[in-house]
Amino acid sequence: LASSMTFKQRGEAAQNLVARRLFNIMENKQSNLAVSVDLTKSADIIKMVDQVGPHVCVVKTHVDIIEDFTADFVSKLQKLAEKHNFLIFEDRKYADIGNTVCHQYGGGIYKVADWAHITNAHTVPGPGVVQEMSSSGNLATGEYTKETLKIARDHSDFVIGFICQSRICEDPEFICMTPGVKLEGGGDSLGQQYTTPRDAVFSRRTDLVIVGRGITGVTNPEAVANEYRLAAFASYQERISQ
Ligand code: S5P
Repeated sequence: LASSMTFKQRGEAAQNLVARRLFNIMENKQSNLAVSVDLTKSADIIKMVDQVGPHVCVVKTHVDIIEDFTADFVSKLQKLAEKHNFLIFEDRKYADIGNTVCHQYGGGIYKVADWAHITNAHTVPGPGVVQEMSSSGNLATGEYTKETLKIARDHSDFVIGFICQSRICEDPEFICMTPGVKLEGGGDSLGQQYTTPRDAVFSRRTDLVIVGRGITGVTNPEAVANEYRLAAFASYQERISQ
């Protein structure tokens, strides 16, 4: 069962090279923390990523919210990914027909396919990647989750995991990633609901926590990123030693 295996064992079980690499980083850096750097100026993002880089396995971006996006931003981000050994996840949530998604993923201004190790898609249009939402009243439940899992298994050469609020399968190679995480719980004024790292990784048995404002909104992001890393990794260790 995935939830009782080590990241190392799961990396060995995975066929997908990106999944193997991610499990490897998680094991070596003792980090199942992704930071979502949802800032709107390139320089602020680069500065934040350099600060939190030592503590994360993944840096998640939303490049379409950046006001001054350039190719130089991408090359700086890639250098930091090498320096700190993390993967870049562009949280684009593709949701259109294949032909349009091909253009959106490979072309346009952002050329996401050139630099993002990981991206994601809703499964509403059919086979693709997967999305289950943390916002209240979201519709990604029941049959949607089942169909999504089927799509992932049918395309496991391309799919490395899911965005989900609790573990949706025990397949060792799929990584369950949970957004909507804050040490103090709570929510925001637009429907976001927060769970704690321990609740996500120990109680709901997911693998990796995605933290945005809990880290990017504090005055000492590096120290706080380390706190989240320790909390999420300890919850993983507690889970596998059960
Ligand atoms: O269901 C979801 C899926 C995602 S990817 N709920 C989410 O909040 N996210 C993303 O995680 C969201 O787009 C944002 O980038 C991040 C959460 O940010 P925070 O500041 O609320 O921690």
